[in-house]
Amino acid sequence: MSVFCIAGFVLSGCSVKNSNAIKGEEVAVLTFAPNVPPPITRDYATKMIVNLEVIEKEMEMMDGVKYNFWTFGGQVPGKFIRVREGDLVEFHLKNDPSNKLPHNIDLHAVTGPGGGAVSTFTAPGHETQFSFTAINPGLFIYHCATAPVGMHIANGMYGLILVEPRGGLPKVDKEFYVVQGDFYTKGSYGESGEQPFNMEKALDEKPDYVVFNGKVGALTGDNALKAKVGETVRLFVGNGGPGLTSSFHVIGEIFDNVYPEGGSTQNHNVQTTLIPPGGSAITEFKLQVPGNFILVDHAIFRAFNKGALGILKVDGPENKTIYSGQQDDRIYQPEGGAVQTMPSADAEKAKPLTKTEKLELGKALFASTCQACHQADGKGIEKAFPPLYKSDYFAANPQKIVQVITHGLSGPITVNGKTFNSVMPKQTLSDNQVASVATYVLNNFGNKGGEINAEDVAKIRK
Ligand code: HEC
Ligand SMILES: [Cu+2]
Repeated sequence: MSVFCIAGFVLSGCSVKNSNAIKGEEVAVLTFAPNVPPPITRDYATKMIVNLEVIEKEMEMMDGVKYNFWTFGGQVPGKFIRVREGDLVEFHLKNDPSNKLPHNIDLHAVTGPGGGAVSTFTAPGHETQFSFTAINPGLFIYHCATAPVGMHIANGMYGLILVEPRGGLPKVDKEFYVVQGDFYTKGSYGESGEQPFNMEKALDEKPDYVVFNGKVGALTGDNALKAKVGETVRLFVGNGGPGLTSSFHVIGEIFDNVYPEGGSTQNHNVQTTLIPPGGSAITEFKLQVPGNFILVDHAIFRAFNKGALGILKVDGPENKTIYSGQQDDRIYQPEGGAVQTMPSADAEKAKPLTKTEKLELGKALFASTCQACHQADGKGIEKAFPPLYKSDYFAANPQKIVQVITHGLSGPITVNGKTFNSVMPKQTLSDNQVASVATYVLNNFGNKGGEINAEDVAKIRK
């Protein structure tokens, strides 16, 4: 056969055999989410040694909520593994001696019974080994497959292995690792303390938590993914499940390319991509404008009420042609037929509003802007939207309302003894409008009264 292997000819059998010749060996660099090991630049196959350790460990599912996770490497999702098509992977699974249970691993990148599960059944304090050739390129889930399988997966035993195609993936500026998972706990969403696994809810596929990277807020606040305008971003997205299919979407972005199901075909110009449990997708997009782009499962209660929400924070110059921001806000009166323009910011400065005017304008603004989330009675929605009703969050310092409206708010907060960990987008309102709605809130919903002026707003806005 090798006689026919002339450069430039692709003869089946011969070309595959040649490029599959294994040269040397390497120990795979593994990374915790949201980081991804560096792209593979090798143009030959090698022996890749992968060392992965199972660790059973109590961690937080949400601030104040403890859960006994079972992990590949010590976090959820497990460490990211990156190999090249044709590599011979020598896999070592270690089960920490302090663990209580046996575990194994089924890598969807493996061609062979159980994806490696049978060969890697490992008792605490043991290490098992097997090898496989990464024949098919793609982005694959791996997971534990020890009985009860559902429970091992539900406790966080999954991660991603990328088998890079021979030629590599196209170069991008940033790569991130995100895996969705659903969790079933004794208490409902946000109930603090130690929360054991709940089998009944798991059987019903009714999770209390649906999260990215193992924790509510794993990708928000200081942990947000960060990139710059002009950069191209690639998300390696997996779904560990065990129960729910993800409708993965990034609010305010369109995926230029998607490799659906983590395979080799490409789809373009996609809004939302479906990722089944035990599946994946690669999405790529260029960043044209700055802002916070929100990663969600678009089955949207999961995002705003169960945790499936992350942030990609993009810094850089605005491009007003691509996205202008709000250009105007006119009063719209269909009955009267007259469309009046609102006073411009400068004109407003010249004409401060009286408290009565603020209360009136504030009432209308509250109904049009805040009510959808904080509710007409200001009492909010438990675990999702905090109350403005007798809120102790701003009681001592009313300026905090202004801060929240002009800058938005994310991350954990406590209001009247209840915790919230969500995102309030900053509101596009003029200084007078903010002063009005803040004054309205201060003088309603059982709050203590007070008044905010447009100058205060201007200062806080800066
Ligand atoms: C899209 C939903 C949404 C809208 C619209 C919204 N908020 Fe919020 N707001 C939230 C969320 C969620 C939080 C909690 C954020 C966190 O957990 O960090 C919050 C927090 C707050 C807080 C601090 C916590 C408290 O309860 O005292 C204030 C004050 C507030 N919002 C006022 C307003 C006002 C006034 C408006 C209208 C101008 C408004 N919000 C519009 C969702 C919203
Ligand atoms: Cu396991």
